[in-house]
This record gives sequence, C-alpha cells and structure tokens, in this order.
Amino acid sequence: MAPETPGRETQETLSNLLREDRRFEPPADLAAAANVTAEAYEEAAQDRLAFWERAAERLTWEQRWETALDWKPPFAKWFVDGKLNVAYNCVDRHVEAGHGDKVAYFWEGEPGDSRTITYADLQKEVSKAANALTELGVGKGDRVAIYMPMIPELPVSLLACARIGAIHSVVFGGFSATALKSRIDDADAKLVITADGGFRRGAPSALKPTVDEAVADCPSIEHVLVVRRTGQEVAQTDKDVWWHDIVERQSAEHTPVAHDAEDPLFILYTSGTTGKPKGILHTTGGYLTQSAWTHHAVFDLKPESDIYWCTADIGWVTGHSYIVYGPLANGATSVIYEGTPDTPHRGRFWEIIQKYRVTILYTAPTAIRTFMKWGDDIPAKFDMSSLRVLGSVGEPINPEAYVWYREHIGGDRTPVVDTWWQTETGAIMISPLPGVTAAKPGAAMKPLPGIVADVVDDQAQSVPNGGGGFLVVREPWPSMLRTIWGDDQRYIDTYWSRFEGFYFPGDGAKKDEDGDLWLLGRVDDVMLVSGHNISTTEVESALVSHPKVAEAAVVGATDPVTTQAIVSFVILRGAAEEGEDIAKELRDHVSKTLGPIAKPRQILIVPELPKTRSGKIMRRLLRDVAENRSIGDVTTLADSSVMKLISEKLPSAA
Ligand code: 6R9
Repeated sequence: MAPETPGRETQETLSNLLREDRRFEPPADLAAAANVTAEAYEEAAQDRLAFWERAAERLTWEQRWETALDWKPPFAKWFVDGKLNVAYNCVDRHVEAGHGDKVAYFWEGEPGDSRTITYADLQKEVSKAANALTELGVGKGDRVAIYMPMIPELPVSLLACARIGAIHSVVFGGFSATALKSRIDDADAKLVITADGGFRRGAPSALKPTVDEAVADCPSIEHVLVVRRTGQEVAQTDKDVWWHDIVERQSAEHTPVAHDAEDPLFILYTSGTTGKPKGILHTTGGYLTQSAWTHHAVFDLKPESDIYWCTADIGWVTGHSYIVYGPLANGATSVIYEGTPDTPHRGRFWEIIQKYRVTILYTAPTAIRTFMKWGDDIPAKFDMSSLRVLGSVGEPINPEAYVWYREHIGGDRTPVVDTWWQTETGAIMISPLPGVTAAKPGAAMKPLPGIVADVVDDQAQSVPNGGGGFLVVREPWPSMLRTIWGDDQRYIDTYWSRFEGFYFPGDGAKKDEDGDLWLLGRVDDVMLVSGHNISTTEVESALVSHPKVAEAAVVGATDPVTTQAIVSFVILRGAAEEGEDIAKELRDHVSKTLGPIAKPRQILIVPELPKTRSGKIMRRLLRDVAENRSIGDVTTLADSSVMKLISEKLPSAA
C-alpha cells in the first residue's frame, strides 16, 4: 500500500451488493446533434495519441509540438516542444474571431448585484491585471497565492497569472490562516491576491484579516493585492496594494507570450488523508487540451447557444477546469454565482437558472441531497425548461439522488452525466457522454475516449465483470498531474507504487455485468465486516433510497465480533419525523436492499454531516465519533460546529 492510503492488506475484492436496473437513453435530438458520438471511442482505441493530438488541435498553438507524449514512467511530457498561451486561448482568440461581444460570464453576486462580462471585457481586465502583476515584480515561474471570494476578479487573476507564466495556487476562501500560510510557504509564493471579503449567507464575510494573520509570518510574500468587494473596514499593512489603485490605471493592452506546453500552469493543494497537503502540479498544453475537450464532449457544449453553469467554487479543481479554463477555451457563456444556495431563499439556484435560461448545470451530490431534503416543492416553483444536460461531480452520486436530480431539476428529459475525476487527473476521466450513453443512475459508466482505466484486484489483475476492487489508470493522459510540487518521491509513492506501472487514484470501484464502472468511494473508507469488504457508498445509497432519508454517511467502527460494524449517520428528509422506530425501519431497509451482511449495527439521526468545503463527507471524523475517540483534525471542515452537534446525538459519546 502507498503510505498515503493505509488500507487493509487483506482487501482483495469489494463485495458487490447494490443492484440497479434503471436506464436512461440519450434524448434523440441531443444524440442527433451531439458534439461527440460513439465513434470517438473507436478512434481513440485505434490510436490514442492521435486522438489527443486532434483534441490539442482545437487550441491555438504558437508552435506545434514535435512529439505527442514523452513517457518516462511515472513522469509524462505531453505535446513536447509545443508553445501556447493559455490566456490567449481562453480570451484573445475569441475576440480576434469576432466574438468580443459574446458574454463570457454572467456574474451574480449574493446580495443581488450582477455583472455581465464579455470576451472583450475579459481581454481588457486580464491584460490590465497582467500588467499590474508585472509592475508588482511577478514574472514567469513565480508563485501567486489566490485567496478570494467568487467574484469576477478571481478568474481574471487566474488568467493574468497564466498570461505571464506565473504559477497560481488558489486556496479556498474558507481555509484558516494556518492552512493558507502552510500553502504559501510550501510554494514559496511572492504575492497573495485577496479581497476585503465576500458575501455568504446574507452577510459580508471577511477574508483580509486571515491573510494578514497568515502573511505576518510569511517572509516570501512581497505584496498583498486586495480587491474591494464588501467595503468592510480592513487593517492596512505595508505590503498591501489595492486592486483599484494599481490594476485600474494599467494599460488594457498586453501581448501574451507563448509558454512551453510543459511550463507549470498552477498548483492546487489537496489534503491527503495523512500528512501535509500535497501541491498538485499541472502544466500548460496537456491540461488545457483535456479540460477543453472534456467540457466540449461531456456537456455537449454549444458555445453559440448554451448557457452553462458550474456551481463549484473556483478554489476547487472543478472550478479551475470547468468554470475557468475548459469553458473559456471553448468560448462558452457561463454563469458564476458568489454565494450560498439558500440565500436569500432556498430556491436561489432555480431562480438563477430561470433568470439566465441556463441550459447546462454542473453541481455536486452533496448539493443535490440538500435540495432533496429541502423538498420537491421548491424547484417546482421555477421555470427550468431551458436545461438540457445535468452534471454531477465530487462524490459517488446515490442512484436515488441521481433520479431525483433528473426528475425534479431536469424535468425528466435531461441526461445526467456522473463525472469521475480528481484534482490530480486535472479533468474528467470517467463519465457518460450525453448523446451516446444509456446511463445508469449512480454509475460513471465508461472511461472517456483516450482514457484507459480499469478495476483490478490487489494483485493488479483486472477483475471480471461483476467484480469489485481498485480503480487504476493504465496509460498517461494529457491533464495528469506532473508531480507533487517539490516532492517527486511523494508523487511516486502516493500514486505509482501500489500497482506497478499503473496510476492508483485511491478509489474503490466495481464493474457491473455489462462492464460499466461504479465508483465506490475512497479505499480508506471501505469497511471490513465479517470478512466482506463493503463500500460505504453502497450502504449510503441504500439508506438514501428510503423515502425518509435525505443524506447518509456510513463508517466502519471496530467490533469485537465482526472486525468492523457499520455505523450510519442519517439526515431525514424535510417532512420525516424522528421516531422511535425509524432506526429499525432503516436497518431493515438496508438489509432488504443489500443483504443482511450490510445491516448497520447502529443508526444515528443527526442534523448535519461533517463535510469539506467542496462538499465531501469526512468519514474519518465520524469514525472518531463511532469509536468514541476524541475528534481529529477539523481544520478542513466547512463548518466545525457540526461535530459538536453530532457528538451530542451519540448516546455513548464522551
Ligand atoms: C473533481 C474532484 C477527488 C475524489 C475522487 C473520488 C471523489 C469525484 C466522483 C467521485 C465518485 C464521482 N469523486 N467525483 N467519486 N463519483 N463522479 O472532486 O476532485 O476534490 O480532488 O476529489 O472525489 O473519491 O478520488 P477532488
């Protein structure tokens, strides 16, 4: 086992418990006009590198590459000796092609203010920001930490860095000063770009004090560039420069220079299960190729008519690839929303879809389950007939949540694409194609054309259909991470040592009888119950399939008899009452759905679940609760008070 993923050596296969027979065929009109058809799989299977070269040709290169791939395992170089500028590809080339008046972003602030930014506007803003960065002494290869709310200056900052070849490192606006400082230190960043604050849940939420606290002790930081968003009072330090003072007075002209295809584009930190966060390094040509191609293929993006909205935060990889780089490279019109889905009311998302006539929505299972909990009547009040494709990312989507999403948001017409990928993979890897795939609710289905993934047992042998085990990627792909910033050895140990020659993402998966892929969560979360490896995902999905359950998190707690026993934390749906018998009812329901082996020992009804800011359930903390330990590191939790609420619910908790 790789040191980062201390699973059990005994794990051979994952039990395959959940059955699902529903299928959703692609709508005929979508299939007929789809950007990508079934042929793409064949083309890529015949010549994978030629397939990716054609995808790279969708971009504008100043100098074409010599070699598609230079692979010295596990170090890859894609489009060797090619040169291009990412910001030019995302912005200028669309203006040059006569699309300057086309909207790049409809930006919606939480308090109800809005801005419309065309590609021509974006070109000016990015050029000014690039000039300002240069004036602040930032040059090619320098690292820039970005700690901002979801305002237009955030994508502008990313693109300004890309334009001059500086490496951005976006840190979630919700992270603490300690987390920010450790990321600044690890990357040895020169500049921080931030804002006074942003609006969340109806109130200004300050960011600048956190930056001040972090930077007080960061000698590498020369300047702090501050956008005024909320107008909150901010303490000034001698490193501070206001965005409106320096950026606004710059020239709106800036000539982009081409960078090498393998020049770094950004670092994005991902918290490992143990140890310090890993600085995932992405480079220029391969990253842009795959983020743009997958956005075009998986969402069937038609730049001339679609209004696309990805609800992620740009501080998460989904925002990098599918709010900024992919959509802009494709010349899309996107919506960006600053705030939370329940401000000022729980229909805010649907109101935004109605207002902008959004056609493609990309969100996360955690959000979908929250909307289910809030009730069907809320989305029903809005006109969402414009929607034609729905996407999901971040966690396995429970079949019930998938069907709810399709029915209540997609009017039972829209395909749902369940997209599996990671910060490390840079772009989508496994997903249905909306015009091709007869999708199964809860399955990510097949590796995209050009991606070679498989499920293997612990001897690295491919499992037969119907079997479960470890997901691996067998061949390098253009947007793969190139290393962990400053730590090649950790890159090798974490991703390339568990299975010789294969990339190991750390996720469990199964192949169904048709060979379609189902993601089963992190292997660290797999439970060992009476000799069976049981995935938390399947038990959670069984719980969520009960009409009274909105969300569920499942963990294995040490048990003297069964090695581990299943402990479930459950949030009930809007109207459901917490009664005496509900625990029994749910335990029986799981037993009936998956079999007695998966019957939870304990069901705890809780008001909330601990989640990261990107919405992933932190089962590690729930294991602490279930095993009656003091609760571990909660610094990456979106809301740290949640653990207290949960502990209070537990009869045996100390
Ligand atoms: C994009 C993103 C990566 C981990 C990944 C997996 C889980 C993401 C998923 C999914 C099942 C999906 N994950 N998408 N699991 N089905 N469609 O989320 O990146 O934050 O790095 O997380 O998220 O466990 O390994 P990141």
